[in-house]
Amino acid sequence: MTRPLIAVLNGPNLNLLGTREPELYGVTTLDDVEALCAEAAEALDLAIDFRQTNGEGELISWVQECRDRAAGVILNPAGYGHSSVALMDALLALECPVIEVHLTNIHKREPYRHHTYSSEAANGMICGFGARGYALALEAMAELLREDGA
Ligand code: CA2
Repeated sequence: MTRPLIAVLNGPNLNLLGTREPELYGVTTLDDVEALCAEAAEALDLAIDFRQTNGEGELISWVQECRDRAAGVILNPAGYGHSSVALMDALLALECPVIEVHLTNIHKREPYRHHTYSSEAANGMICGFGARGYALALEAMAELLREDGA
């Protein structure tokens, strides 16, 4: 049987992971995060499509494409989570589960990071666990899909 496809979408500046601000974001690169996700997905019998973009429009188009192709979406919207009503609208148009991930604990940071529009369209959010948060999100997604199929 084909494995359910989970889109793991990453927003602006996450391509810089591991190269700048290691005190905040650690030394793990986005390639490392992708490898960690691939390993977690394999163990959970899921397939992943892992992507990053700096463009708000491109991120929204990818979310829209998920309507036809993904069983679930895991999203680190990065800065767009705090600013983009348009991204939230695209997420609200999905029927599949959405899990938001942030590497850092956004609630311990500047007040303007405490709210994300995108989380209003998400089943849940995981923040503050670094790259491990993506693996936790995949576990939660597998559980949601099991519940849906039950
Ligand atoms: O904690 C997260 O995952 C964030 O989504 C990261 C975003 C930030 O705007 C959110 O508030 C929380 C920033 C992504 C930029 O990542 C960088 C990594 C290394 C160096 C510079 C930026």
